[in-house]
Amino acid sequence: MKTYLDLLSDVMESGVDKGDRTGTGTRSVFGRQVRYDLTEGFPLLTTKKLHFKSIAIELLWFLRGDTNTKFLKENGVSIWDEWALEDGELGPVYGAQWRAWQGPDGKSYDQVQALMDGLKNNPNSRRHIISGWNVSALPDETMTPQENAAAGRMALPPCHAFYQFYVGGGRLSASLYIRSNDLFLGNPYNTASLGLLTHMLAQQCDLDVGEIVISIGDAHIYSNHFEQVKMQLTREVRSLPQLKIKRRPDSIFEYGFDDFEIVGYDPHPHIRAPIAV
Ligand code: DHF
Ligand code: TMP
Repeated sequence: MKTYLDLLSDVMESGVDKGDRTGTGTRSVFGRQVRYDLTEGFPLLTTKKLHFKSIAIELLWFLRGDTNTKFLKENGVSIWDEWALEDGELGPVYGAQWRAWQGPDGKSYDQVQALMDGLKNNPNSRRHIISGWNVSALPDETMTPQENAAAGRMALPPCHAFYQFYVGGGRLSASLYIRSNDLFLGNPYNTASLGLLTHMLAQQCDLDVGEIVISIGDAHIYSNHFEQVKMQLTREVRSLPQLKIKRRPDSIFEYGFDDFEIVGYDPHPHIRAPIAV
């Protein structure tokens, strides 16, 4: 996956240093796009070992419409703990917006079900979209994530905010806008998660997979990740693994972690880095 390493060196070399909400400091560029052809392999980073289980469980958690870390914890995943209230609540984050967007008409909108219906019944549509950016539920940036969640607002506003899907030539492709992207920790998760979602949707629609395209607004490297990034830039990319989906569940909502298998993943060792809260 040369594109990811290219993006890291681009930011290290041409980015500007600036402060950020977490007080950590970042180097960033604005507006970049990376793409992966899913027919060439599953986009799981090879220059650092990733925990695929965390990525898959988080995606299944979104699809459940869940916004409480309890399900993640039960499955051994702790990636959302720092932003949650003591009872695990994160406010109306991704899952709530994907599965139950509250309309001004008092109705609840299931964007994932609507997406499935659209892909199956009207594949040529240019409106295959899932948006997490619900302005009425955004947090107040002067308050902490926990204070926002306690007030019924999102703990963090969506980073992976706008998904669009495209059917052409018997293939399903996906495009994702990420408004703010932690390139060392968040981006590899976002890329694999979009790849996995695209494979699942394609299977449900009897389509082959195409490409994923990721457009990033503020693309940053935290200052306490610079050493880790430099080490990663010395590593050679390896061939991509394959994703196997072992059965075809009856709906997009019925997948479980055991349905997935990553075959042929041979990454360089994991590199530890502190996450900015
Ligand atoms: N905040 C920041 N500053 N960066 C993020 O990437 C981020 N991502 C969030 C929530 N808030 C965030 C949700 N996604 C990790 C990866 C993704 C993620 C949250 C955390 C993470 O800590 N990854 C480590 C360990 C993973 C594990 O426990 O399995 C890694 O080395 O990849
Ligand atoms: P922000 O809300 O101030 O932009 O902070 C969010 C941080 O989390 C920022 O560093 C981006 C990062 N992030 C990702 O990169 N990907 C994700 O999926 C999530 C949830 C967060």
